[in-house]
Amino acid sequence: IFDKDNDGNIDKNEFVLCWNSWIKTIVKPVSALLIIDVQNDFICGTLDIRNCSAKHNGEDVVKPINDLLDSVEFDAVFYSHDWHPEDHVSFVDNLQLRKLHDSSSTKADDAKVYDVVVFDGEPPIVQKLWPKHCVQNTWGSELYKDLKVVDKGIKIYKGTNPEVDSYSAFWDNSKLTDTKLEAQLRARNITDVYVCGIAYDVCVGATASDAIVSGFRTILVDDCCRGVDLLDIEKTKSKIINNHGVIATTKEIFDLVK
Ligand code: VGL
Ligand code: ZN
Repeated sequence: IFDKDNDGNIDKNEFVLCWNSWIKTIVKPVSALLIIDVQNDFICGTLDIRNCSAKHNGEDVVKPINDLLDSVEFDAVFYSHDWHPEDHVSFVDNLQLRKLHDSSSTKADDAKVYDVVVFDGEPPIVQKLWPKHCVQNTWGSELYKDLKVVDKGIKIYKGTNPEVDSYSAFWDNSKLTDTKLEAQLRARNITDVYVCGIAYDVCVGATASDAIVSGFRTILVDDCCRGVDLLDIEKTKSKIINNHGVIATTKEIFDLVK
């Protein structure tokens, strides 16, 4: 596969390039753990996922994530925060602040929480309506008290633009602005990204999908995730597998590293 010169020797520059950008990556993975939105509001606050159809308890992610942090030496650990301003587009209470697009089948007068509406915009914005949650600098947006925060943990804030929601910790839902997470991973030469947290079928799934698109080997840690809707969780898993991500349990990961 290497070009050779007239004497049959491998082109050294090509070999060095291959070694640095490919072989080293396979031989020596550099791993990051992305802990998605393990915040009060999703566990015991205004968007407590126990009230959603899957009836999951968000607190159940805390122990397996802490165990993972204790047992695996990640090269970097990121804590994402859903971090909305008061007038955020996703809050059902803010519906009257914006105009719905004519194509929105749910109209402003009868829109309820968890409905999907279409807001005016260029292009129009499809948005699921959530209870007010994770408002910046409030108790609801703080990380859950029992979650272990490592010394060199890096915080990522998303959903800060009032007009655009942001499920993925990489990109907002309209792919207009990125959080700089990818740049921070690249700066640390990360090759493998482990993803866990809340909600499995919303922000965790969106983050894992974007990690795959960005070319990271992506491992979704199944027992460290809890979600909103069982069918959507299954769809999330299928999408990750179909796109060559991996779904693993903490036990499988512990068996690999020990
Ligand atoms: C999330 C709904 C709305 C999440 C964020 O973190 O999964 N879900 N905003
Ligand atoms: Zn949100």
